[in-house]
Amino acid sequence: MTRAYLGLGGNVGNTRALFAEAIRLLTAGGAPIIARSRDYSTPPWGRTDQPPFINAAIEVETALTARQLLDLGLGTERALGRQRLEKWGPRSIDIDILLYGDERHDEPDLKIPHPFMLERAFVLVPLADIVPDRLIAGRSVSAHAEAIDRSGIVVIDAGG
Ligand code: GSY
Repeated sequence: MTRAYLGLGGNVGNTRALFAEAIRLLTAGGAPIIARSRDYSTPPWGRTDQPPFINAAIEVETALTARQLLDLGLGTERALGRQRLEKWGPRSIDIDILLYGDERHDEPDLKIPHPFMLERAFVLVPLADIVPDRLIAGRSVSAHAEAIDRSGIVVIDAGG
């Protein structure tokens, strides 16, 4: 069994309901959830002329390979109505593999650790909720999250 960490994000529709449904589908597909971050409202990255995103991170435990987990994530996005339209544009839900055990993958469609995770506060801040002490590039996730510009990122409380 492998522990993997996934980033969830979206800014179209009822994102938090889509996160709940995504977690249900991932669990049913063989990647049950072990831990979940808080939900964060985050300023849009890439294209700024779009609504804020909601981001979260989850830990799953799975017997799926990294590629099978990628396929499960893509299938889950599709089941939830995700259409791949504009690069960096608005989207209902994105499910990205951030880490898969200690494995490294460098294929066109499967890069692990996620190549941009250390540059994006919307990934690091939620990830630090669930795996603060994990070392990446010689530094803990929480140290990366504290060092990055996290302006505009706020926790969404349980009431939404
Ligand atoms: O890469 C994931 C999709 N995405 C996001 C996101 O999840 N959060 C924020 N804040 N900005 C984003 N821009 C894109 S594209």
